[in-house]
Amino acid sequence: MLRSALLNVMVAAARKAGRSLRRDFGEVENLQVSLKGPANYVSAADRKAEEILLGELAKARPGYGFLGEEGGVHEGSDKSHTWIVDPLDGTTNFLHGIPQFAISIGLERESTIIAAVIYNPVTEELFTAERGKGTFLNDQRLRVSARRLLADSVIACGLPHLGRGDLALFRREFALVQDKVAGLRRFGAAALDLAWVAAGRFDAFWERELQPWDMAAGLLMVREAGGFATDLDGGDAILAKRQVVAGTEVIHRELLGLLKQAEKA
Ligand code: 2AM
Ligand code: CA
Repeated sequence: MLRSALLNVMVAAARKAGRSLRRDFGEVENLQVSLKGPANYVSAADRKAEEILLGELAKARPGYGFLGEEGGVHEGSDKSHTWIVDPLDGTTNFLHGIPQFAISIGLERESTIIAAVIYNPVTEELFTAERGKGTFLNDQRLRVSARRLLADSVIACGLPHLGRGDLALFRREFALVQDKVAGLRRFGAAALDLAWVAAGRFDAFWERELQPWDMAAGLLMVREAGGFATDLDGGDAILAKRQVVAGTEVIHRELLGLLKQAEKA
């Protein structure tokens, strides 16, 4: 597939960081039995991956700003471009030897995400998107699902993280949605959840208390695959409110309605 120079830069960075994560993931299983557990090891693995990404992206596009989960904010001389990077989305999965995690890279220009890469280095599924040019899985153009009935839909969600979030609200949401759909899923890596909506595997996804780097790349992928993504009020403040509902046009609307109902209940 012919990719733009920009996507080539992002893909090369993701693959290089992916090799590092894949090597470290191979060691995690052995560490499960050690006294301290693998937690420290994993935070070293994602710091290493972020350093690789920062190095590669800065080499190719010096001056762009950088917002990464591990390293925080680096202001660039070019104020209009910022990389929004999660070197390891799905940390808990990684820690437990579950191969559902990814590197996520979004490029923001003047508050709009214009390019995105999400890469699972274990399955080697590579999702890419560029504004106006569609979303791809490896070489294949993606389209959100064509399902129109909640009753046929598989919907992914995120549970409130340990000690955070409104568990009672989530349980009301869960109960309302569970009652109406073919299946509910919880995979634990928001970037991949969004990429999987773009791929038509999930008909919709919602989660609260997310960070910009969990969502930036995936949002562009959903929209470029013909889907809809909003905050839980149906507005555009996804990154500011740190919450997202994404899906096909119909299922996104239906799910928003159910979530509103849960909020009022
Ligand atoms: P992470 O694996 O990079 O932390 C799981 O519900 C999703 O929420 C993952 O994408 C996870 O990203 C993200 N997340 C964001 N903030 C989190 C937190 N404080 N604790 C756990 N997961 C968090
Ligand atoms: Ca994340």
